[in-house]
Amino acid sequence: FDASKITVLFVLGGPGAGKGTQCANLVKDFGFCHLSAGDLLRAEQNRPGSTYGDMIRTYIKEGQIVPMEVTIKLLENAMKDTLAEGREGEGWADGRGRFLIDGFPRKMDQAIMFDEQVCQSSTVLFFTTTEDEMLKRLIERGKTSGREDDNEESIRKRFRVYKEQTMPVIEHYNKLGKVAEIDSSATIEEVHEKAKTVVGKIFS
Ligand code: UP5
Ligand code: MG
Repeated sequence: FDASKITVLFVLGGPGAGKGTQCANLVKDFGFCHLSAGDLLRAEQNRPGSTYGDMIRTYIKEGQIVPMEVTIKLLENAMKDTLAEGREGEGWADGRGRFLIDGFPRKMDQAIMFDEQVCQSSTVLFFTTTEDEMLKRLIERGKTSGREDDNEESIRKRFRVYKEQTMPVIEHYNKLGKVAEIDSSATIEEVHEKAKTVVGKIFS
């Protein structure tokens, strides 16, 4: 991708921190194309004829990170599709592509490969709250989400993988001065206001 034509923000934070919820709000404010790596993997898992379906299902249930080649390909394809369609306000604004990449990169190998081969992010939005709060939110969502990883056993595994594999990614970007940490313990609207201020500065 031509770095002068796109802006990419990574959105990270623990399972249930509110990444997807806040991305949906930021789409309305700034016309981003929102790409959730988890959503793309779940769609691929359910796509008839996919050779990766069973593999993805197993990784997600165990809270493990799907091999990066699969996820990066899905993200790249989705970005290309958005740029090809080129509708203002749906991933385009002021003649540039705008992407929120949610729940990625969550392991160092993915971060390095994406930065080298796809493009560099300008900022990492990092949503933080306590593990108790995240657990509470996910158990509640699990009553209706149908997600195979919204049960306590899978959630505990996701927390462990997050600490062991994703925290180093956040530390890496923090050293590069790219991380904007946003406390997501407050109400959805209060967190949204904070996120909007941070992102507003990028586009001002
Ligand atoms: N909620 C949100 N904000 C709230 C607030 N401020 N106050 C009260 N409630 C709030 O929110 C979760 C729930 O909390 C919702 O019910 C919401 O209403 C409520 P949500 O916005 O969905 O949180 P989010 O951070 O997006 O949580 P999610 O469960 O999506 O996070 P994960 O990071 O665990 O899930 P993801 O879909 O990104 O990944 C799932 C799996 O896919 C991974 O475990 C992994 O196995 C795989 N994966 C890869 O292998 N590679 C990748 O690159 C990405 C994913
Ligand atoms: Mg999500």
